[in-house]
Amino acid sequence: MNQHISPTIPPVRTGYSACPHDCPSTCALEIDISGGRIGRVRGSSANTFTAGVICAKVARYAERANHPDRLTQPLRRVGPKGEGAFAPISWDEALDEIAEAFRKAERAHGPEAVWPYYYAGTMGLVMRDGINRLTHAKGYSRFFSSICVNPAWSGLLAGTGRLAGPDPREMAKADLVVIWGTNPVATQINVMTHAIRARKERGAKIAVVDVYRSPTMEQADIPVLIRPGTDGALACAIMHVLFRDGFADRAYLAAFADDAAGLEAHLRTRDPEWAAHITGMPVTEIEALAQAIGRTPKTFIRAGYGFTRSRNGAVAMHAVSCIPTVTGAWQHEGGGLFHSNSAIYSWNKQMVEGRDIRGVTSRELDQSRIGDILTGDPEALVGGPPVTAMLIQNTNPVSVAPDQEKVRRGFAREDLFVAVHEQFMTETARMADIVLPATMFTEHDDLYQGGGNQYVILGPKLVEPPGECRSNHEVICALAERLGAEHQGFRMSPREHIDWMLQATGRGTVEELEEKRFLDIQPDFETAHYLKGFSWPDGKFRLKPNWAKVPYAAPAKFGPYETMPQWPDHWAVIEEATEDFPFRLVTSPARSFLNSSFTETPGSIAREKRPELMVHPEDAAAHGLGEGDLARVTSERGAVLLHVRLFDGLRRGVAVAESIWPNRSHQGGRGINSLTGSDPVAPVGGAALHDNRVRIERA
Ligand SMILES: Nc1nc2c(c(=O)[nH]1)N[C@H]1C(S)=C(S)[C@@H](COP(=O)(O)OP(=O)(O)OC[C@H]3O[C@@H](n4cnc5c(=O)[nH]c(N)nc54)[C@H](O)[C@@H]3O)O[C@H]1N2
Ligand SMILES: Nc1nc2c(c(=O)[nH]1)N[C@H]1C(S)=C(S)[C@@H](COP(=O)(O)OP(=O)(O)OC[C@H]3O[C@@H](n4cnc5c(=O)[nH]c(N)nc54)[C@H](O)[C@@H]3O)O[C@H]1N2
Ligand code: SF4
Ligand SMILES: [Mo]
Repeated sequence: MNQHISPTIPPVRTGYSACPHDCPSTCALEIDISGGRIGRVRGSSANTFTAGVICAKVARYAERANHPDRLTQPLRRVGPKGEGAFAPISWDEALDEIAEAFRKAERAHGPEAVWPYYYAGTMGLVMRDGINRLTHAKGYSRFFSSICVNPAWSGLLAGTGRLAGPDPREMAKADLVVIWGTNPVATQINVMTHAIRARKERGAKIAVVDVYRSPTMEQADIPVLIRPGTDGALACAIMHVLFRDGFADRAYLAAFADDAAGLEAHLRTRDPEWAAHITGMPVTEIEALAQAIGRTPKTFIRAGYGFTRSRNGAVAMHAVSCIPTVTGAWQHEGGGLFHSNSAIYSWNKQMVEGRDIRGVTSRELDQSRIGDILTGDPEALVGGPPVTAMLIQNTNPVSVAPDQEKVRRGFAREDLFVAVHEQFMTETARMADIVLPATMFTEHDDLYQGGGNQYVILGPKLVEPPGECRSNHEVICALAERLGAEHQGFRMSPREHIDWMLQATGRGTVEELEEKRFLDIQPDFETAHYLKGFSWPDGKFRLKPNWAKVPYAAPAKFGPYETMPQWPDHWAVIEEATEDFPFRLVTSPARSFLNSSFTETPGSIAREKRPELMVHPEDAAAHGLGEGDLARVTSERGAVLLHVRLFDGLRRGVAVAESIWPNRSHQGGRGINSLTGSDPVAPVGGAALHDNRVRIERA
């Protein structure tokens, strides 16, 4: 018999992994592999959070992994900065040049002139965090991460004291799910799986609080359309009604909160009329939402990041987290509030990050202020030397960082050496002196944790990388060798790191994890629901937080933290519209991109079409704008060209530009972050990416 198998149809095997992208879902994946390449990607059904569902952009991952534009060899700049002319060089030459540039920077200004810069393009604990080991070993400027989570996390910590909450799968057991300031249909699809299960199985209602009729709000029973940056006001009015109408659980409050009487008194003036003026919502809608929450013990609030990307974001998150404390919903299965589970993992990162050799004296520079830092702002430089050399991994600041005009000026500096380790020629890579080709998650070993769930997942190497791609870990170790940086972690393989971290944290070995694929480390019910008390010495939720003492590791307090309100409130520090800048602009995530990732895949570009600005038809008419017109959108910081899309799912005076398109996809080459600001959000920093006053005119 002819056993010949056609070479065009190689056999397919299944590899198990985790989605490495910066998304709270951290899906468990099953990946078709054939002929040394990945094919279809599916969500694992065995993983009870992923529950067999993943987003479309990752299901099509083969488009990204096998993309013809992937970087496959080291490159050296041959033309003027930013022009994009590069020539191939060997790995040894590239690494030698980087090491020499770092030594030169150190000779001129000391080690703090070197700033290793990274973010969460991969969430793998080895590949993402290993760069810190090099930073610590050499005493380079440390990296203060701030662009994403700080307002949200500090806001939650202010009340609960702990960054965790009820099992996110319990949403399926709620009678009312409030999806607050997140757009899971686009940004974390699995939240919808569990919310919709509650609707199907229990007849639960779904409320969605957003500033535009997002794809998630399209699916809501109770759409809650609010003006940007006013969630604190809505939360206060809801709590006013809860106290007023007898929905406050006074016994629970007495046992589990610091000062319910003080809050009740404070809220007396924060009634629905007051909030209606601020939020733009009708009083009846505020009353109805409050009544629904008050009458439904099993109300599960799923609070996202979106509503915290404003200058008052931490205050807003805290205010929302007070709601289940007033009703006592935390006590019930299917009740309470969930935002992030980051506290449950408690990894021992000594080996991967070299925490044992961390020099406490080297300065920490703020990620979000990269524009200020590279243009020499003395305050952003913390009084230290200029930054003259950088290594960048897993992030694309020329596109994603706020105050883009400054970021561009910084990267254009002739005295700044930049090495970018990337999968694609991003807009940041184009500004580099040396570009290094990086592996993708299926091409290296790593370990992942779910921010929006409770799984630890192994992501083993499944296929060989294309061309000469190397992993982050290989690059860090090779540079350490050339720079004489010493640490045991530089001599271990990624797999050894995974094993070390698992064992040092008491989670078994890498072999055991390989067998199980993932670990469900959900804390017990009483802990998750704070039934043994909130994470403060007296066990009481802080309705009246001490903002100066939020338990969040930061080098300093940031923003106008001294003037933060004592109680939940509308903190009026947002960029309110003015006569010159009459619109409030929000830069919500586009469904088919993930930050600036997937802007290279044809499937995603086809779905997103072109950079657009959603404007209310009446606002558009008032400004002489029609469907498809090219508009110039201007803030105090810069200007961008966008095509107008008329959209009535907005409050008047609000505009939304789904993001993040490459800068070059806009006429004029200026991206959305030309409009956003880098002034830090109180109390622990962060970027107010959705808090922009702008002017909109026909271009
Ligand atoms: N498709 C896709 N998925 C993503 C991402 C992406 O860019 N695209 N990004 C990933 C990353 S890095 C993160 S951190 C997560 C973030 O995911 P989310 O938690 O969903 O946060 P955001 O993406 O900032 O915004 C979510 C929603 O908040 C709304 N919003 C903005 N301002 C306000 C406000 O003041 N009040 C209220 N109530 N709503 C507001 C926006 O319109 C948006 O619909 O998503 C991840 N997943
Ligand atoms: N206007 C506006 N700006 C925003 C936001 C917004 O909502 N509006 N969202 C903000 C948020 S929440 C975030 S988190 C930031 C995120 O912004 P970034 O951290 O820049 O995230 P990505 O755009 O996903 O870029 C990650 C890059 O890492 C690369 N990469 C992936 N894996 C690896 C790897 O293993 N090794 C190496 N060397 N490279 C890898 C990818 O190719 C990609 O270019 O953007 C922020 N900027
Ligand atoms: S939903 Fe998020 S974690 Fe899941 S596959 Fe998509 S990007 Fe990855
Ligand atoms: Mo993020």
